[in-house]
Amino acid sequence: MVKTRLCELLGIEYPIIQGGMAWIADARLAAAVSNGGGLGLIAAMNADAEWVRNEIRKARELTDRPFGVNIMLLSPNAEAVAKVVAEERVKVVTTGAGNPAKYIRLWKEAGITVLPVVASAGLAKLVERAGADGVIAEGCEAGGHIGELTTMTLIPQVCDAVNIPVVAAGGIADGRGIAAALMLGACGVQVGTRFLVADECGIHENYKARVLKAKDIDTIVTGKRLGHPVRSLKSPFSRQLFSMEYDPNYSNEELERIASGSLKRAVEGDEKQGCFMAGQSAGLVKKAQPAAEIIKEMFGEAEKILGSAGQWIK
Ligand code: TUI
Repeated sequence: MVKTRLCELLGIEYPIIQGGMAWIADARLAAAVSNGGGLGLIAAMNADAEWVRNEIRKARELTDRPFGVNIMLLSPNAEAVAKVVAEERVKVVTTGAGNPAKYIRLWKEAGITVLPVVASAGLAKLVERAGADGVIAEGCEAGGHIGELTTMTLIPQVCDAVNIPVVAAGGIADGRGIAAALMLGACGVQVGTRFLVADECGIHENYKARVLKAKDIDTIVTGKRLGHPVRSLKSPFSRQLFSMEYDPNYSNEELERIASGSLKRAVEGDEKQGCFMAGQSAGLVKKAQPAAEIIKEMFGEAEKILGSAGQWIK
């Protein structure tokens, strides 16, 4: 068995967290991952606070195990959702796309374990000082909103910068990724892209089919000009968005308008106007499976690799 301090910190069997994917990670997926021995997350994305409360209560019906909520800090509802998770005393809160320092005290007072997603050692240090229990260091191989550094370079630098546990994210979709993350100093992994094709993931079949057929070079980063780079699968829509960013005839407002709502459209299966967010690991995702099977398979592979690593020491 692969056991790390993350298992104790979160009360889970396998040191894996499911990514808090906006419009995708709901109570059903979160409960399936938690029932499979990992930590499931509900993504609060741009939803209002009462939707999040309802989803938390649904997840409690579906699992007795710990689960968490991811708060996307760019959301206009972030503050209201921050209060609801404290009221509901969820086990874990993760945050993305910003600095959550101002909420950490409220969450700690509610007994919540706080794991901000960071894309730099600087933010990792800042949230450690503000009282975070650990950080999820996410490299730019990840899908959705991303930072600049790769997982390979980010994880050891964040590990050197802080004393709290570090979870690796970005580019991890099999046991090799888990083994590598542990070697870099992480005590667990966060996985998004592979769970897109979990049986319990409710996205449209068109989205799942695109992930399953993606190759290594099939993602693209748009939104750089707008200051929020987003990785998604290449499609006529994402390529058009990409080229418009290099065209000065389009204003930032126009770009924002075209991009806005495009992830939700992808989740609903819109092949023309959808932005199918996924990480570079999409090329490693080969089959649809129950979430619990994904977790078991990944850790079975990791255990084998880690167990035989001594062969390289002569
Ligand atoms: O947040 C994510 N991934 C996301 S959020 C999202 S919804 C969205 N859609 C369109 C545009 C923007 C967002 C889809 N995918 N991952 C965690 C993550 N956080 N990646 C990078 C960061 C990050 C970046 C900068 C965290 C903190 C940060 O610091 C900025 C600051 O304020 O210090």
